[in-house]
Amino acid sequence: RTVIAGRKLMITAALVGAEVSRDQQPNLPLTPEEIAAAAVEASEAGASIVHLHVRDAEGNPTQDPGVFSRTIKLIRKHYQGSAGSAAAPGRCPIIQVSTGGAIGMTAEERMAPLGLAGAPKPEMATLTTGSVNFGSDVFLNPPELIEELARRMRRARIKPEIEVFDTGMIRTAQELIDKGLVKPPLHFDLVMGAPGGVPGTPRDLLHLVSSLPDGSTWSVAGIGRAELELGTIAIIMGGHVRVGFEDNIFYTRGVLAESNAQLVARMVRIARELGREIASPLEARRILGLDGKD
Ligand code: KMH
Ligand code: ZN
Repeated sequence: RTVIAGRKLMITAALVGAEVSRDQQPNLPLTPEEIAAAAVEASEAGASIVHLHVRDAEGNPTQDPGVFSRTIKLIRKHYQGSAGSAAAPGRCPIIQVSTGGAIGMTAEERMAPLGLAGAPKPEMATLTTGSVNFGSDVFLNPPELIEELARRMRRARIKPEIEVFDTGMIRTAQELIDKGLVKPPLHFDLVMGAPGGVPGTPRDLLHLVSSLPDGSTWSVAGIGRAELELGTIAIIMGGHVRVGFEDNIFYTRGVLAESNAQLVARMVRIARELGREIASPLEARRILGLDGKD
């Protein structure tokens, strides 16, 4: 057996993020309707998880629970089926809300998408287990905030995805397990190649993966050009992959991607060539223990 035999690949689409603008990527989805359409399109291309940020009416990052609710409802509505057609809510991609938001947001803003009124709760949310420089800014994650976010996710039965920007964040995740604040097996997203974070090299990827708690699942989110290279290595290693405009706006050097779905579709083709099948949303729920049978 090779490492990837029989292991289905989960692809996460990070559709919009907080840092990219329409000036940089004209096809960036911004409104709830555009983000929901991008989620459906990415899912049809092979994404089983969508990582959600939302924007306000001016296109600026917001954690407004109303905007999150509206976006999530629009995505779910697509899979509920209309009169006469079979409803297939299990085909809806796993919805993962961002608690990272944008640099400089308050703790309350960061927590807002965990307690959405009137919308079915998200199944997953991000949890960054340490602070990191982002270029000349600081993405601040002090211990009290990390633990409060973990507590709220545990209470709301929302599975965290541990966002790792550097090695020490894996150790902090292990400490959260030891304190009973998060329940293993954990799912990690290794964000690599961000300015100020761990470099996007194969060597660093091997080191991070070998440092994960036993039994963890993981994906890699390579920033910029690292997206394609590290994603391909992750497929071969038996890990999972994140792509999308939040991490990378280009298809190839100097050529903008047409859509999030285009970036997903490329990973699907690479995976198939390498002998790895794509996980459906239902299969991804099983891999992540979200199917209620843990
Ligand atoms: N936009 C970054 C400050 C997350 O989604 O949780 C944080 C981020 C991570 O994107
Ligand atoms: Zn994000």
